[in-house]
Amino acid sequence: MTDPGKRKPEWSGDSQAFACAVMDGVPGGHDGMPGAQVRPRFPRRRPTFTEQQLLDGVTGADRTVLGRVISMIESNADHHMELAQSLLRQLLPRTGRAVRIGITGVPGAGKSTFIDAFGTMLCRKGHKVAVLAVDPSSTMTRGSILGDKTRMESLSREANAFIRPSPSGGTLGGVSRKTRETMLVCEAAGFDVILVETVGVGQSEATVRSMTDFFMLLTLTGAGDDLQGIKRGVMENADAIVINKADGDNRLKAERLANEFTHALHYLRTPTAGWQPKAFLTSALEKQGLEDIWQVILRFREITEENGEFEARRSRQVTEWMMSMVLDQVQQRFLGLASVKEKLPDLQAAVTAGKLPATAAARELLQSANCPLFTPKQPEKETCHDSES
Ligand SMILES: Nc1nc2c(ncn2[C@@H]2O[C@H](COP(=O)(O)OP(=O)(O)OP(=O)(O)O)[C@@H](O)[C@H]2O)c(=O)[nH]1
Ligand SMILES: [Mg+2]
Repeated sequence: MTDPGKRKPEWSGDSQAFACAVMDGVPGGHDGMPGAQVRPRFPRRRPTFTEQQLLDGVTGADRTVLGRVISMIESNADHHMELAQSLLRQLLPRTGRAVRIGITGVPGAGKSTFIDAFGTMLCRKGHKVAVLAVDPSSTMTRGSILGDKTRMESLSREANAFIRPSPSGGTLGGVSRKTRETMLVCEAAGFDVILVETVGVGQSEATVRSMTDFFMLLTLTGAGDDLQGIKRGVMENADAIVINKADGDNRLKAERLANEFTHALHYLRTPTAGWQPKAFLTSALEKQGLEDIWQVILRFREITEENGEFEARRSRQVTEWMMSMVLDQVQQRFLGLASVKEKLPDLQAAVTAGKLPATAAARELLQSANCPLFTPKQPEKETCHDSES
């Protein structure tokens, strides 16, 4: 490397065919060069808040603080969890005033488009709308929901709307806890309508049903998603069935399907005492039928508040949630025990091979935990407690 104008990398040897020349760097311009100066870095500092500031921020609907508190709820770090729980405890008296609406439906039914149009309509009526999601499949990618945020274009421009993607919590239980707690924080921040979207698959539907007051199934004509295509369990959980995309050539077919649904719903168990679910038509794209759905929800709230089902459902939901967290923990700890991990594969093999009855295997597994919690209780000996005379 002699001629500074034609310098070649050393590995190019004597060949003249090398097309590139290595330029001189700017002295001190970057590290690794002689005379380089390490430029001071100015890390972007996130302001730190005291617990009181966080509380005031949430109750004052400060979006930065709201986002920060939700991130704490979503964090798996112990110190975040503790602070989040302390905040939730203090915010609890301000929660519960919103109407919680769950929305499910097969991919492509138009959930995001519906939420965008419906939420925008509600914001313009003066409501504060929070949109949350339960999508355990977004654990890795934060998948479709990020796309949703950009798809909910009109709603994301509303000052009274707050859209939060599904937390990436690992298990459905984790995602569900985070969404429930986020819902409470949003309520404390004054959001009075909470829309929770779920992907229309598996257990996430039941999870969203168990955290909302009103649960609706969005469906459409054709694509095999007619009466026969819908699982009975999903229909039995719905307070309303909304046939979306009832526009253009599809309108007539949608009307026919709505009649079929309303008829069929009469023969099914209703999910909410005192409420008869029906089918409705909307076009989220053309913003048709949205006001009717809102009126149905208001009527639902009125009826269920009057007959006590609104409060009763919420009490059931919160106690079931508590118990499910306890059971989750017990299950995790049990399955995490070294002795259980060791025994489980052999026992599973023996059961599937038909060599051991499942009950005996279960008992053996429980006993292997060597913990009084999991071993069958010995019958108590009857004792007589004489009162002191
Ligand atoms: N014609 C018509 N098209 C609609 C309507 N609502 C939604 N669409 C279209 O249907 C497609 C899917 O809508 P999305 O809102 O993304 O559906 P989604 O249920 O959220 O879908 P996933 O998030 O993938 O589960 C989009 O191309 C929408 O433009 C409607 O009322 N009428
Ligand atoms: Mg969507």
